[in-house]
Amino acid sequence: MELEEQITKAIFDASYEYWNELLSLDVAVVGGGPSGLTTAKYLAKEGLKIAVFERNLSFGGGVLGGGMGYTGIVIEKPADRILNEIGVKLVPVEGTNLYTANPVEVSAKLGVSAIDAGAKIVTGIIVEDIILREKRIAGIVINSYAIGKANFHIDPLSLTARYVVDATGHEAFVTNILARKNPETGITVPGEKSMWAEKGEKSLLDNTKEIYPGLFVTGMAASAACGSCRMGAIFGGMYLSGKKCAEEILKRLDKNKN
Ligand code: 48H
Repeated sequence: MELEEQITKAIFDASYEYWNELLSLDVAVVGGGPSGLTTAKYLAKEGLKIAVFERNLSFGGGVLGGGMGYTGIVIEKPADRILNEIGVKLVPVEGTNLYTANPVEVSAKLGVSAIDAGAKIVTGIIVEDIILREKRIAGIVINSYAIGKANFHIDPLSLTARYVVDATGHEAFVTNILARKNPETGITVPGEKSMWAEKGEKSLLDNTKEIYPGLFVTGMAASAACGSCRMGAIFGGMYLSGKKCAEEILKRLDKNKN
C-alpha cells in the first residue's frame, strides 16, 4: 500500500472507532469554554462517558480573549482551588480576594485535565439541535461547523446522551433552541442582564441547574437562561459553576440508580 493510502486508511479507521465511541454518551457537554471543560473534567473523573462538542477548532471559549484582549483573566476565591488542582500559576492581587492567571495556560491545562480524566473534546462540530422525547432531552444533533459556514444544505447526525449540558456561553444556544422550537415546554430565555460583577458571580451558582429534564445549564448560559447579571472578565464563577454542574449531574445519576 502506498504511504498516501496508508495515511488515509489510518485516518478513516481511527475516525470510525472514535465516532462509534460517541454514539451513546452519559453526558454531552455543548461548548468548550471554562464552564464546559470544568464540567467535563469532574464528570470524566468519575468514569462517565463524556464528550465536549466545540464548534471552533480550538477550545477555551471566552477565556482566550482575556479582558478586552489584554493577556490576563481574573479569578476569585474559592475558584483558586480548582485552578491549583490543575497546576495553573495564580498571581495574588494584593489586598483583594483576587488572582490573575494567563488565559492560554488556564485553557490548555483545563483541556488537558479533562482529556486525562477521560473526556473527549470534539472540535469543529456545532450542536445545531437537540433530540426531544416525551418531555425529556435525549441527545444532540450535530453538524460540521464548516458546513454551516459554507451555507451548504447537508443534513446533520445525532448522538444520544443521558444528560446534555448547555455550556455555550452568552448565547445559551441549546436552551434557546429548546425554547424556540418547542414552545410547549414552557421554557423561555430572558437573556443576561447588564454588568454587576459581584451579583452576577453570586447568582451563577444558584442558576447552575437542570433547567428542563435532561438539560443542565452552566456558565454564562446559566446566567442568560435565568436572566442574571454579566460579570465581565472575572472567571471564577465559570469554574465553580462547571464543578457544581458536574456534582448535580452525579447526584441525579446516583438517584436514578436506586
Ligand atoms: C458547539 C458551541 C455552540 C454550539 C457556542 O463563551 P464561553 O467561554 O462560555 P462559558 O460560559 O464557559 O464562559 C463564559 C466566559 O467566557 C464569558 O464570556 C464571561 C465570563 N463573560 C462575562 C461578560 O460580562 O461578558 O464558551 C462557550 C463555548 C465557545 O467556545 C463557543 O464556540 C461554544 O461554546 N459554542 N459549540 N455548538 N451550538 N455554541
